[in-house]
Amino acid sequence: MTADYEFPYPSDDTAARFPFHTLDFRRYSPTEMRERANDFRDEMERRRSVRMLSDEPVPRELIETAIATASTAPSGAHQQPWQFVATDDPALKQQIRAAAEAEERTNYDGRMNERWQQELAPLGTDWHKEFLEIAPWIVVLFEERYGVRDDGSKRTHYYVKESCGIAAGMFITALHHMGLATLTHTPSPMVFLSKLFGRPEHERPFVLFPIGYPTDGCQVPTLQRKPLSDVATFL
Ligand code: IYR
Repeated sequence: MTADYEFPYPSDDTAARFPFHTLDFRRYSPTEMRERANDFRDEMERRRSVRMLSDEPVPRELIETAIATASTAPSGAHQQPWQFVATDDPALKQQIRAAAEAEERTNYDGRMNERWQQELAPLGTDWHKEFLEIAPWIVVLFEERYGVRDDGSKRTHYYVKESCGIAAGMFITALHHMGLATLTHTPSPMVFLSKLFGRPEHERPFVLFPIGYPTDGCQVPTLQRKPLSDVATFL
């Protein structure tokens, strides 16, 4: 798109600014807006965290597109402080499963306090994480705690958690929209992922996503989402 500068841009000091152009923004009629809003809410209402994933292959292109979509997320100072690391390598997935299960076993054996375990009990989860090996893809979103310039110096990153949280939300939305299922999995602690993936010091695992199709007859807990009145306050 060609630059199309309008008042008040550019200022006298343009040296450090991005060029600006006219926003490609689509307006819809009130009817269309309501329809789009309701359709999208209904679609997202069907999204569930899926632990029963099949081994049916998923084309790499879809994973790439989901990452590209997530990477449109807003970020502090537009630094995009994230790295999505994807694998479909069976040996690596097996290692991830083994390491995650070792940590989770310790969690369920007492590292999570009793109150926490009570809160989790209705979900029926335990330390077994076979989906990490079965799912065709595992993507780990690493947060970049700081940037590294070409000369090796550190560049401060801003709002890293917020930026990565938004990117993670957009990632699962993209996957759901294209007809794939995932789980926001945070085997804790997650440092083993840095080692297994050989990631540099400035990256820290943020969330792991096993990705695939749900198994035939996949079961999910029957849970209720809070009604609007419980999650929205209008003043
Ligand atoms: N990370 C563990 C435990 C767990 C914790 C929460 I909070 C959940 O919502 C679900 C699971 C596990 O993956 O089993």
